[in-house]
Amino acid sequence: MTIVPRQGKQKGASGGWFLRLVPSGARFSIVSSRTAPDFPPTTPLVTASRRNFLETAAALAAAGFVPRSLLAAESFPPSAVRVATPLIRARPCVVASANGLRGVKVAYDRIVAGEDPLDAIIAGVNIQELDPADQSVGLGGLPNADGVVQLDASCMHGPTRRAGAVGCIEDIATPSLVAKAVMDYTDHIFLVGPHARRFALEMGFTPQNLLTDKSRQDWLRWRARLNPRDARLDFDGDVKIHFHTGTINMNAVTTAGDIASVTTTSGMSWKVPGRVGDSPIIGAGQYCDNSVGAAGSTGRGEANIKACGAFLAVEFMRQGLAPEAALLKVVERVIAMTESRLLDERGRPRFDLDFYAVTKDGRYAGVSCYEGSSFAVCDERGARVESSAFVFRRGERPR
Ligand code: SD4
Repeated sequence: MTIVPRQGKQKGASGGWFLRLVPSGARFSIVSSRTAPDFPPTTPLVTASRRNFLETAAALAAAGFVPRSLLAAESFPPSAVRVATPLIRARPCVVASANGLRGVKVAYDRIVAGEDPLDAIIAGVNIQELDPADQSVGLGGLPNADGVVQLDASCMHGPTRRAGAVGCIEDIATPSLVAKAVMDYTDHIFLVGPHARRFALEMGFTPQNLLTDKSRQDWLRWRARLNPRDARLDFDGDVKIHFHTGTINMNAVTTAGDIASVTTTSGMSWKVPGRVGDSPIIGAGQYCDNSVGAAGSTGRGEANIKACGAFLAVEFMRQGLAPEAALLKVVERVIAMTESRLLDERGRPRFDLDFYAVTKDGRYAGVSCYEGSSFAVCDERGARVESSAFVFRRGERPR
């Protein structure tokens, strides 16, 4: 990265300096701040080789061979610029929320074949993002109160210590890839709303209607049950208003000990338009430190955000706790940070929240507030679902 002085003067009203990524080696790059005098950048967003790729891929997609929303993303360079890490031989492992069972296998096979860990886990979560039957993420995700699907995602790449995120993005089925594009092609971390969508279109992603008939029917049923007592909480006295939660978080460590994490979601169903959960917030929905490990979450994002759960998990592991012990302490912290209206009279949460973690040496865990949750993992023993550790027994859940 190069620090480029503002054109024509060294210092302006706002300090006068702009950070701009410039072409380097095989990587093309963007850009400066939108307020920079030379915006849009002189470096084109679509290079000749990338354009050729897009044209070829578009032809394949037209013939039904490739999911259109993956086209541009497949042309992105791998997250390849490494910083020095100590040479270690780790135990490769991928851990995810339970809906990532197919994805952890795909990601594991890729990392043992030598692929970058972030590229591998994004390929893993793309399976759910593009599956219309998974109503918690991407295509077919449950919509907001207006019936609009708004997606959140974030990712971190341990070897390069980089991160990217998008919030409230519409019409793009693979927000995880848009988050990675923010990471790879801007000097920012987090783009939101219509601007995130516009960025995705500029990067070559194809917009599509993400609201499936099934999700629309569910939304109509929810709307028909609305009444004056609704307070947009999971509970409201005697009136039960069910919000659905989902999401996929995936974390991986490679044989070289390189780590990455990603979380992608359609967020809480029927949410207030514009609501952003924990998934796209670095340190809440996912976090990764290449010297320690990675962690991420699914469930009630509002509860997690206040505890910075993923960051806290990595910090506990840095202090030497095993992943399960670290995640149990995170859940305890979440509960300690929860407002009383979301706790029952005995201090038990009225929501679900799950965490997943992997360490640099390939140990892993899944932890939930309540007994009964599970998570997906893939290592040398293959892909499987395991039971999560928990803080409260199933019978202790508030009715
Ligand atoms: C959120 N944690 O938006 C995410 C997604 C999820 O329930 O798991 N939803 O709060």
